[in-house]
Amino acid sequence: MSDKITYLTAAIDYANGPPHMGHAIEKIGVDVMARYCRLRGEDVYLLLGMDEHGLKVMQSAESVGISPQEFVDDIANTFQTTWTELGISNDDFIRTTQSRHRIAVEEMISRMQAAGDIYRGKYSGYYCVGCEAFKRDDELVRDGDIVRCPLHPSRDAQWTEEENWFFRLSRYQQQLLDLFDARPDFLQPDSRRNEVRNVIEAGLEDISVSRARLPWGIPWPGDTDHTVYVWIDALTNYLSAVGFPDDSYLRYWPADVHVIGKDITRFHCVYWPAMLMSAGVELPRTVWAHGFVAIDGMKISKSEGVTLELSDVVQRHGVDAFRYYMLRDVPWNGDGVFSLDRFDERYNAELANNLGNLANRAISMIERYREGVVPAGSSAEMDGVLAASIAKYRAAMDANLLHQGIGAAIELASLGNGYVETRAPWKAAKDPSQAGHLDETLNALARCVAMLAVMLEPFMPMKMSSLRAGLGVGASEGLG
Ligand code: ME8
Repeated sequence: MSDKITYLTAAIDYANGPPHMGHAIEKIGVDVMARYCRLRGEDVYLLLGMDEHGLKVMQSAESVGISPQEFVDDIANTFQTTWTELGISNDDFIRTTQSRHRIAVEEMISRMQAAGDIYRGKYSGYYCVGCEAFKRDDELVRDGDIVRCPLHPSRDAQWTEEENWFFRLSRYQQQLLDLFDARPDFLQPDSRRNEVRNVIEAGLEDISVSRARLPWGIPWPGDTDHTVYVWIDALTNYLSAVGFPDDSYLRYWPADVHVIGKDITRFHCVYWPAMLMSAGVELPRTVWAHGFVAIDGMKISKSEGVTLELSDVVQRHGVDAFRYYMLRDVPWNGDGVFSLDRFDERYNAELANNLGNLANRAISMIERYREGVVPAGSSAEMDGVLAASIAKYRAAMDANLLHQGIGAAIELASLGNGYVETRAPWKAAKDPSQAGHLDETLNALARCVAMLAVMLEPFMPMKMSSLRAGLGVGASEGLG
């Protein structure tokens, strides 16, 4: 067996404002994936981090009158605190202003230069600071003199003319098409793959990979009038965090999954693989592009007008309930809407009345009728129910359909409650001749609740660990 570590990453968030619900759902989702891999017995490494360079961050720092470094230090602290509060089990937190990162970026550029893929050219075109990307005419909307990118309607695109360093992206068009054909699971879900494949097929232009006169970035090696384009800088974080260019990175690399939002697939599935091909580094195994969460149909990033504070929503029913709700109502393979009413409904119906009720009944009856010790007993009926539920749960979780994984668990809780009703242990408890029947019921119930605690552990780690303690079951023994 290889000792390769299962390496999962999330997008590194722009340090231009505090974390919002979109950032949160992504980090909760990747954390659930990581915790599920751990349940399968894998050695997992989960990376999160912060994208701290670029014009967008520099402008945000300027707007509050502090240096970019002070600004990003403060934001990085806020993000890290938030992820700790949300129970995210990341192993590292990379910041693109760290020197370990700069070294890796310099090495990537030097390898791309050695491959003959970097040249000097002149760029003229519009730049969207929101996307941190140059835009083609067909990616912009015009209203008189105002030119904007539809993804960031509150910002004007900036006309830019400068001498830049370019990356020969066009050279990799065929290799990228071959990649998409040979590895259909490289980018998932399927709908995203087709979008990106179409972009590649339509033809790739070389891209500008340096910015002149932008001081807030990694200096271009050998040309200090330029800084490295923020996406070339940012994408490299996945390598720098695990020690690249030192060979030790190969214990982690290739990454098993890059989890990102659907708006940045082009960077991860066109630019990034092309950069890696050029630098002679193996490609990541898969990219998972989740959808967007909206609040009642509105965007939720600060620049587009926030309607709901993350901390207020988390406090409403606690961290575990928030983690649960985000992934229950927003499909991990598509878009979804966050609603406070739905949150309350799901909390009451599923967590309190269904799961909570089952767990309380099981624990209190074992306490009352068997002095807190789970009796021996077997139930072919419960064996069948559990086996079917686990199979359903595993199929969903293995396919990263986290919302369906939760669905399988909640369905099992309903079956458990139904089982209690039909078995009516309170009746058997009154009749000593029914002791065997009662043992069988309590044993089956305990196994059902213990299995639920395992299935839901990735989603609600804190609550499920107390549930296991309440049942007298030790640390999770995995999925069997
Ligand atoms: O894109 N719903 O940073 P970012 C779901 N720094 N996900 C959302 C979302 C929403 N409403 N809004 C944003 C960047 N996201 C770059 C990444 S990676 C080398 C560099 C997701 O702060 C978004 O899709 O704009 C992305 O995956 C992540 O949050 C960070 O977004």
